[in-house]
Amino acid sequence: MPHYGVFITDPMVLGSDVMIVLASVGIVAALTFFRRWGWLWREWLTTVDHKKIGIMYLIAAVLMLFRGGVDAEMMRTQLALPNMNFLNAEHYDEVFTTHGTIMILFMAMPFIFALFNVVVPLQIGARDVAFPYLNAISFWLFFLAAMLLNISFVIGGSPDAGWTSYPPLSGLQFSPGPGENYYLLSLQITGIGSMATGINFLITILKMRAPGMKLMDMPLFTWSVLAACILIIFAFPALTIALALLLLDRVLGTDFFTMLHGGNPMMFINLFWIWGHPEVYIVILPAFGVFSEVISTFSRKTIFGYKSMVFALMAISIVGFLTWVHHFFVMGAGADVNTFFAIATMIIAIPTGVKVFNWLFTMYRGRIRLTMPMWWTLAFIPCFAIGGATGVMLAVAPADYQYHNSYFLIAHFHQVLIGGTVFGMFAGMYYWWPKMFGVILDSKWSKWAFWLFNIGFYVCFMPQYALGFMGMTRRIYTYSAGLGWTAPNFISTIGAYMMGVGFVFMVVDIVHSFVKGQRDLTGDPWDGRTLEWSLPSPAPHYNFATLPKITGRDVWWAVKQGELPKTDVLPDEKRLRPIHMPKNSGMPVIMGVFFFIAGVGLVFGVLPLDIIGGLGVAFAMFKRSFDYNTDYFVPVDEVVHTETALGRLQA
Ligand code: HEM
Ligand SMILES: [Cu+2]
Repeated sequence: MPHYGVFITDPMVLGSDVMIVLASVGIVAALTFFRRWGWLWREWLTTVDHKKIGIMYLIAAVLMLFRGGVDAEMMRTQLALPNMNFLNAEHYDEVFTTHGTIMILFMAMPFIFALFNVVVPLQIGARDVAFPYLNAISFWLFFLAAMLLNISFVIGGSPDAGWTSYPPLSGLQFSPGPGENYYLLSLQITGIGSMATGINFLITILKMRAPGMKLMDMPLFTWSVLAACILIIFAFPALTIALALLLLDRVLGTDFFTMLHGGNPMMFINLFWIWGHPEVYIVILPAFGVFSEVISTFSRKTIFGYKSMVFALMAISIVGFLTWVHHFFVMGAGADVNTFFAIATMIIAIPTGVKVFNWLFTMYRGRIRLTMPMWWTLAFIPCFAIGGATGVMLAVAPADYQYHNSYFLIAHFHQVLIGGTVFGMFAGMYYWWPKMFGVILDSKWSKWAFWLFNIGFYVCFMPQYALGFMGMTRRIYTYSAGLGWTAPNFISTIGAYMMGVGFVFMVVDIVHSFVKGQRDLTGDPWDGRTLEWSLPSPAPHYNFATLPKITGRDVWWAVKQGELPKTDVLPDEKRLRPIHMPKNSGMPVIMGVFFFIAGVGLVFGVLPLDIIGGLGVAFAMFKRSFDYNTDYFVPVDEVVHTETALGRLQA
């Protein structure tokens, strides 16, 4: 069975081995040929600049979207027709497990973190995040955890107990071999990084705002990040505990989640969803923040109902913690418990509805500009409305006895995850692309990508609601002819391919933007309202030469209307002082590598690797605590030079 030592026995695995080796050799050769190693190390791998860290998160998220997407296409290919022989049952299990895990933890999470990093300090008028060094550690933990999960396909066997990894299936008895260990360790490592990011951005938002910026002056994207950080801080510890106890069950033979010696698998399921449900809000709330910015900018209006938007974000983040049991209505908790959680789940529809109506009212009578970020936002509204409605259907506990684990559920959560999070992240990517790279991402390729992705979405997922009613369950690798499932499945697969082509067009669009894209020389290509648009694109490494003075919401807009003096926001010669900045450091990436080594050791039970990894991490922390040379000042001359070259200094 493909668990141990499958390097060369399985053609699919062998193929990937060869591809990976070739790609790696290619990258190493290119870097050497163009003499780029020093540059890569100095400018990127050791950076503590939040803008560069954001770009690295973005690149990783798009790569993982590709990996997760290939998994999806493989599954849809296998299910296109009855009795297909493309993937066998075992492969299919591995593929849906890695697909789900990668999409939630290694695609959606880094995508939102990319926007946290790129946008939040610029929006609140800060020069950096609260803990820049920790920020770099978070990135490298995420990145090496993603690598750890990805090598599972080629070395030792993939996890195959689903992204929820419920025991007893994920226990040693039914999942021997290293596959499940990969899952447990990679999630644990990236989870530490996410937890640190949550703390880092919470403190950044609370403590680093420009002088005068009250909480109620903050842009809504920043508010959405604040709400998501609170969720991260309360939810991730539950995941940490669940994973750690399951790992102990597997490697040390404890019985937390076995029926022996008083253990109970239901404990894992509760812990998992106490994290898992808030997790879906962690990845959706920042998307809500993006939509608020985009709609307001491209309707040329201030957002309708600002305070109710803030209230709705906070309400969702609190009630989101009271709904986790809707993931296992059928597991016999009883009618009272199910009723409570059904009602709590349905209540979320109220603040969500408030937000949707506020977006619609903002657009009403606005002067709407149909740019790419706006297209993705407009596509989100109907998609999320349908997904929300089917969510409320699932929340009806007695009805869920029918829908549970059916294709109806699959259609529902893809509708909210794709129509909400993914569309939101695309909207944010297109919106802030000029700020990141100084070029505008908007060509005919963007439109092709948009329409293929959107039409493909409905073609792919609408038939799945029907399949759910027709009795098709999730996580099955094949079905027989004559059940009436063939046509909807075939149509669904066509839709999945359309989305795949849409993704390819998006990549073409990105490449095209760098080669031929329109440069943004103004720093404010969309005529924006918030502070990030007062900076040049891309922003200088210290962001703000002089910290802006904040006297209300949308001050940049007010400055442009002539209602406030320019020097409130633009660099003011009289207020220039040396700027305190953190120094780059190689330690975060080194620490990440040692975490990775320890992870591999634990996956395969190789004690020396555990020791090397553990000592390496400890040594890195020790070394850093005696490093007193971690920061420097950018001299006024240099700031004057940079800002004058950009033509921005106000006397
Ligand atoms: C906000 C974005 C949302 C995301 C990302 C999301 C995601 C998910 C996911 C991944 C599952 C699958 C669990 C599994 O693997 O078994 C799920 C199930 C469920 N979702 Fe959502 N969901 C969202 C919104 C909603 C809303 C708005 C509602 C209800 C108002 C809802 C109600 C449910 C229920 C009741 C289940 C359990 C279904 C069952 O086990 O049969 N969800 N959701
Ligand atoms: Cu949930």
